[in-house]
Amino acid sequence: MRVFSGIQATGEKHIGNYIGAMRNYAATQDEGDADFCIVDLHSITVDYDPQDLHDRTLDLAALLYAVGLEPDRCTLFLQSHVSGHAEAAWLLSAVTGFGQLGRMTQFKEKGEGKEFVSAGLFTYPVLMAGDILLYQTDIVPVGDDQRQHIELARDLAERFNSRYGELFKVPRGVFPEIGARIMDLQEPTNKMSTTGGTQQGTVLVLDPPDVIRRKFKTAVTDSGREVRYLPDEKPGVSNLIEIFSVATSMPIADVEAAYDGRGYGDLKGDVGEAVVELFRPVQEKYAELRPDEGELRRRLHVGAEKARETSAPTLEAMYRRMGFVRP
Ligand code: AQP
Repeated sequence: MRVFSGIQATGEKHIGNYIGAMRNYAATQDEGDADFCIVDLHSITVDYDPQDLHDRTLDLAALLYAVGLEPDRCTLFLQSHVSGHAEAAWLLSAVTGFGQLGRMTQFKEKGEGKEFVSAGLFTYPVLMAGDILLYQTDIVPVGDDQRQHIELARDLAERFNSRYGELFKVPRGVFPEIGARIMDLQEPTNKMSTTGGTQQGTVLVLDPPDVIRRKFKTAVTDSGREVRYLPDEKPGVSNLIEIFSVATSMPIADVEAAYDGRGYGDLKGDVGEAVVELFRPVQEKYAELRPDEGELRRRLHVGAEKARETSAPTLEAMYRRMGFVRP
């Protein structure tokens, strides 16, 4: 089985990215051949700072190794190091409907109210489809916000296969049972997000322990006192229950039982503490890995070589099926 997932290089990674995606990369790397990609080409589709992109890319590589990706158990690489990704996106644009892209909610949300909306933001899902399809991927571990993009990738695979002959595997998204959509702690009806969230409501994987505790202490909860998992009626407390359940491996029903009659205050304090403990080993490992840029670059270089080798036959087959004269 082949596993593939991509993660953006911009912004600091938050607990939503960790629970919805990163920890599942680590968990799936032994389920088959796993390729994980820092999708730096995606990062230029919104306003960004070049120096920031450069530094964040290396930060993210160190963080991914720190959460448990191991160079001999999976392939981690930078999208821009494997030129086939940009090529595949162009080729796949031939089977992508303009209207289809216009229906992408992420495009609408990220473009809304902006003075400048890049063409890249519109075509981004095609690049993402190419990322996945080039690796003949079976499963894609992602958070809930990526459902529509995965659907598009499946659709493009099927359209290409029927127009040019069977080539791509049709991938399946795999979403965590708990924590597929972690919400902003200050605005619990909105997804925790790098670009759209509140600062106080976004818990970063690398936040110092006291900052993590404070963010949970000041989390917005709902009216009433009962600690019950009811996402529609009690989005704030349900979000805290999900985070606590993931951080402690306690089933949701047991969390509810443990806090029966105790009110929200205790829960907020305990979630903060559980998250501090969850991130402690990650932060320690990150502090060890990040300063050695030479080693990070070496690992990414090896990863890119492996990724090129894996993806090249599919890219070549795409060109040939589509009628290009090859050198
Ligand atoms: N709130 C979330 N809950 C669960 N999973 C989430 N993911 C993102 N937010 C949540 C998952 O994280 C992975 C990486 O996402 P990305 O590459 O889009 O990185 P990002 O830009 O840092 O993610 P954000 O925070 O979602 O940024 P915005 O909102 O600015 O686009 C994906 O698997 C995603 O599902």
